[in-house]
Amino acid sequence: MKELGVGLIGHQFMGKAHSNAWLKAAKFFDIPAKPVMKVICGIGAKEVQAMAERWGWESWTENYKEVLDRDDVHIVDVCTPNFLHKEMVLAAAAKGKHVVCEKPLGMNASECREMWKAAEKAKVKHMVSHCYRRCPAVMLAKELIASGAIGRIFHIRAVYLQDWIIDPKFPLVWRLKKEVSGSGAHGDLNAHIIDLARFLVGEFSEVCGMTETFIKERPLPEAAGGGLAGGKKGKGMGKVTVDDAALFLARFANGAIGSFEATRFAQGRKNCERFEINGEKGSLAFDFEEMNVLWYFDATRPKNVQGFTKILATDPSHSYFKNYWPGGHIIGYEHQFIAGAADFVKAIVEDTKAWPDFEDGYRNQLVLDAVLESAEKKTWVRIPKQ
Ligand code: SOE
Repeated sequence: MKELGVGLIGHQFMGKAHSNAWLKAAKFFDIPAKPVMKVICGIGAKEVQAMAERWGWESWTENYKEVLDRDDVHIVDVCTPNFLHKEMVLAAAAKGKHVVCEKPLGMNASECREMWKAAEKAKVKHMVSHCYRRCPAVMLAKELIASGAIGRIFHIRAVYLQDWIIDPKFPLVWRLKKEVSGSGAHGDLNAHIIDLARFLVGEFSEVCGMTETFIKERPLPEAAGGGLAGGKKGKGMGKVTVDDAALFLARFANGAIGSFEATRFAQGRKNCERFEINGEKGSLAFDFEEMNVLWYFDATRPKNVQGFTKILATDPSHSYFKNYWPGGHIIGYEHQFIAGAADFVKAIVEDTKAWPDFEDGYRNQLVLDAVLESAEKKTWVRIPKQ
């Protein structure tokens, strides 16, 4: 079987999710090449070595350039904090590597455009890791919309709610620093629901947003970086330079309208990504905390039997599901990444377009940037078409 060597940069939360994906892709999916986990890269020799041993990476390094220099690495997967994405993606594409990059693709739209154009010029496959598209229930929503089941779309109402930084003593981790992450809940969480809206409803045409930072200063962490668990506090305080919450209204090119809310201050909401889409013939509703379910209201049914139907999207007929378990044996967060890795390998070998690609990452970032501009100017902002 043909083999494709993978080099992964990043060894924290996403590094783990992607390690698992490369490890399992050829086990769950019949794909035309086997991803071989050649090298993992990260900062902190002890941790990176341990990660390599635990997940089965053949080798490890602290220098990402060593990953790119290797002839046996064909795919470079970037899972670092956001400010490093551009440099690494451009360098990988220049070396002719196919590239996967975590979201948000860059720090702003001009960075993303440069990354997209560079990958196209290098003729490499590129994918931005918006994992939630590959949830079978979300794919079912996509198929129902495409088949005309809910007709013309009027509304999308989407939220992404978390609560992990409400404690003012939670340290100033990298996700709370603008120069490292670009933005806060906005780029981290709105990026996902913007992606789902583009996937399911269509292109945005204009937005009007607001942001808030509830806790303006936090204890500095003991070491740079820091994950969702926060880690140990160091000495002194530092300024939070990103939003804690970002909300916006939107119009779409096809006439639909939407509302979006991302926050890390919704007490009790851990990873609550929800959307509801209302069309002339029906509605669809999804909640990631029950990710195997899609709710479908069919307004064409006789009135006396109408009601939201709970569809368990775990039948072999649902996208991706037959690759996992017999119907009804539910799947989780990690399966979306496995499907993404499998599709990416297929796109490389069969020379088809990977999705969502860097153009999607760019168009997503245009919306993210426009919301921040709108919040600053307190006005509606149009999304550029180019
Ligand atoms: C943390 O807020 C986070 O891990 C995001 O970075 C992910 O993209 C999201 O899937 C879950 O929450």
